[in-house]
Amino acid sequence: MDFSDLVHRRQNPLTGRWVLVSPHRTQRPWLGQIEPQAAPDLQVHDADCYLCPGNNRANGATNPNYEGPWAFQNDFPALLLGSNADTEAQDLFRAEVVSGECRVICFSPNHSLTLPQLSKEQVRSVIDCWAAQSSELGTQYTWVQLFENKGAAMGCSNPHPHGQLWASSHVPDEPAIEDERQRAYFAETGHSLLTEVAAQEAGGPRVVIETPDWLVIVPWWAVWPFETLLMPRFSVQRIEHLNAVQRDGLADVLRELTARYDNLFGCPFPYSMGWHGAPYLPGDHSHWVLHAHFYPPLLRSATVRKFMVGYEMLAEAQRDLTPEQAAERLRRVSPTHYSLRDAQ
Ligand code: H2U
Ligand code: ZN
Repeated sequence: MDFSDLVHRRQNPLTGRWVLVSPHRTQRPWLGQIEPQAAPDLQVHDADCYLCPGNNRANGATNPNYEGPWAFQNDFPALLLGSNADTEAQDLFRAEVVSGECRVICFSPNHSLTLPQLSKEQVRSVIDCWAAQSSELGTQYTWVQLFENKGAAMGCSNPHPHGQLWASSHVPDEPAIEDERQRAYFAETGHSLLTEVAAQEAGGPRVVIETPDWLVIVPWWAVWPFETLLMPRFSVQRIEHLNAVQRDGLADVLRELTARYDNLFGCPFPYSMGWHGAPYLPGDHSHWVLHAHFYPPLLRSATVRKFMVGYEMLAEAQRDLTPEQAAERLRRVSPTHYSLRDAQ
């Protein structure tokens, strides 16, 4: 069935949620200009940045002169160490005490760069840092959420390349739903849900990047205009289980995907991205497939973003551009970041 000119809903098998797709609203011609903007004039070291090497942070601590990725305890953590999990069950007003910790991960000492501008080796070292942090905190917590907020549109005020990690004694809502749905699919079919998705999507219209080991798609159920899902094409449950070859391949894919994003509107493309791997709970996790979600808010240009308001807050998510159209646009732009093209 061709859904490209039918109003329809699509379901996300990872969460069970639906998205309303209204393709007829995009049939007007494309008017947006795709002009690279001048790169923001950032210095390699900014004396006022709380993440640059050697600088002081808000609480007075001094950053070391780090040379590669560097993780430190967030000075304003949302989760606190040491509280004992305790559930207060009172019918409608349930609560539970949680404990955890939050860290900030600087990707590079260079204040002026973003992921697609780092070398392959530097992105590989970010992957190694993510893996080491997950594996360390996974011995103490049931969930370790690695993520990056990029750009002011996503609430990130500091351009210094960095991400965060929140580890908690509880499995939060999104991964808990994904765990439940993947477990149910595995029990029913004997296959892991995302392995099946990857197998069926390879070579198809929603593919953005395809390598022997990795697949990036605009998922069938994407809610954000240029949302993507990054998945392995082999069986792996957690980021720390990736071997050296798989990590090198992932570094290439991360650089290419973030370069394609920036090339789309000729601007540093804002997004929230993060990793989902098997929770650190006892038992079998064969139903899990490690993956990353990229949720970028931009819709039509560097300045026109999608808002999740009105119908979406009150009814369900909605999009105009189909995931197939979004994937085509991401495939059409150069895989090399606009700031690196002249240098070649
Ligand atoms: P963003 O990824 O949203 O930019 O957040 C940066 C984090 O850095 C934020 O969680 C922390 C904030 O609490 N931070 C410090 O830990 N120390 C500082 O001196 C300033 C900001
Ligand atoms: Zn900085």
